[in-house]
Amino acid sequence: MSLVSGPGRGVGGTSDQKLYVEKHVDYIKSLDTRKDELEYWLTEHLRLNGVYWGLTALHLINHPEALPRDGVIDFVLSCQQDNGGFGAAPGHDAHMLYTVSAVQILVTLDAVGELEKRGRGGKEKVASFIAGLQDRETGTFKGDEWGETDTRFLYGALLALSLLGLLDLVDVPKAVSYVQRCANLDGGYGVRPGAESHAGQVLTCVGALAIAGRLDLVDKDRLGGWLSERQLDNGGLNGRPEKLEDVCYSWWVAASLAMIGRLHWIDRDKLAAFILRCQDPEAGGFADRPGDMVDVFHTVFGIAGLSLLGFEGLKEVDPVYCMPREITAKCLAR
Ligand code: 3PZ
Ligand code: ZN
Repeated sequence: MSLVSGPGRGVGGTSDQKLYVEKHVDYIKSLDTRKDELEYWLTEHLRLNGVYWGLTALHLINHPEALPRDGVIDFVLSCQQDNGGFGAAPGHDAHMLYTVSAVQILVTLDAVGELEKRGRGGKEKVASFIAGLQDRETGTFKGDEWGETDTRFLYGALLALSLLGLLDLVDVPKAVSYVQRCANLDGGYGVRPGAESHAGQVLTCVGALAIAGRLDLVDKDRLGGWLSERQLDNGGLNGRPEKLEDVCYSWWVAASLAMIGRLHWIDRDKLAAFILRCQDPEAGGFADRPGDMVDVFHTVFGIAGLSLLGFEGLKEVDPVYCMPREITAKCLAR
C-alpha cells in the first residue's frame, strides 16, 4: 500500500518521504510479545498508557484490528481498582493519568458499556474517582489522593469526563479560572501560576479550555507567535526556547496551533519531513529525533503529528483528544 503518491489533502508526496506503515504495525504488535525481555518489565509503570499510545497509532494508520479487541478490554478492566480509578497495570494504585488512558481506550473500542456489564459500577464510578481529585477551592486537580496538582491532571480530567458525558460532576468554571492563572505574558502557559511557558503545558491548558468551550479566553495571536517560534531550521519543534527538537513536541505545539486555528503559522512540509526522518525504516516506530531509539510514545505522537498535517492515507486526528476524529465526534454527539 502506498501512502505517499498522488494529490492528498495535505503534505506528503515525494519518494524519500515514505511512511513505513506495515513496519509500524509490526513494531506496535511486538510490544506485547516481549515478556521475556527486561525492557518490558521496566516499563510496567507505563503499561496502560502504552496500550493507549499503541492502539491510537494503529487506528490512525488504519490498522485498528492489529491488537485483539477482547484482550485489550480484559487488560484495561484488570487495571481497575475498587475506587473506580485505574492503575498502570493489574495491582498498581489508581492514578489520573492511567484512568484517562483507560477511558480513551474504552471509547476508542466502543466498550464503555463493559464497565456496567461486568459489574464495575459503570462509567459513573470511574467519573467519581476523577471528580474526587478536584480541589474545589482552586479548581485544579491532583493525580491521586496524595499527589501534587498539575495542569496535566486538569486537562486529563476534563478530557475523560467529557468523553464519558459527565463533565457536570466537576466545577468547570473554577478549572477554567485556574488555567487562566497559568497564562504568561508571552502568550504561553506554565505548569502552575508563575511558572515559565512550556509547550506541553500549553497543550494541556489550551486543550482544557477547548473542552470547556472557552477558547475565547486565549490570546491566539500572541500564543500562535510563541508556538511558531518553536520550529527550528531542521523542521522539528522544541518545547521552549534553547531546547532541542523532539517529535513529541511536534504534537504538543502543532495540536495547540490547530486548536487556535494557527497551524499554518509553521512550515508544515518541513515539519512532516522532520517527523518522517524520525522513523526506524527497518524495525518500525518513531524516535524523539532522527537516529535515536524508537518507543511507542514517540510513535503515536509522530503519527498523530503527520495526521494533523494532513499526511495522505492517515485517519484524521482530533487535536484536543489525540484520538481519531470520527470516534470523538461520534462519542461527543451522544
Ligand atoms: C517518555 N513520560 O515520565 S514518563 C514517556 N517521556 O513516563 C514514555 N520525550 O525514559 C516513553 N523525553 C518515552 N515509551 C518517553 C512518558 C514522560 C515523557 C520522556 C520524554 C519524552 C523526551 C525525555 C512524561 C504524557 C505522559 C507522560 C509524559 C508526557 C506526556 C522515560 C522517561 C520518562 C517517562 C518514560 C520513559 C525513556 C515511552
Ligand atoms: Zn519526546
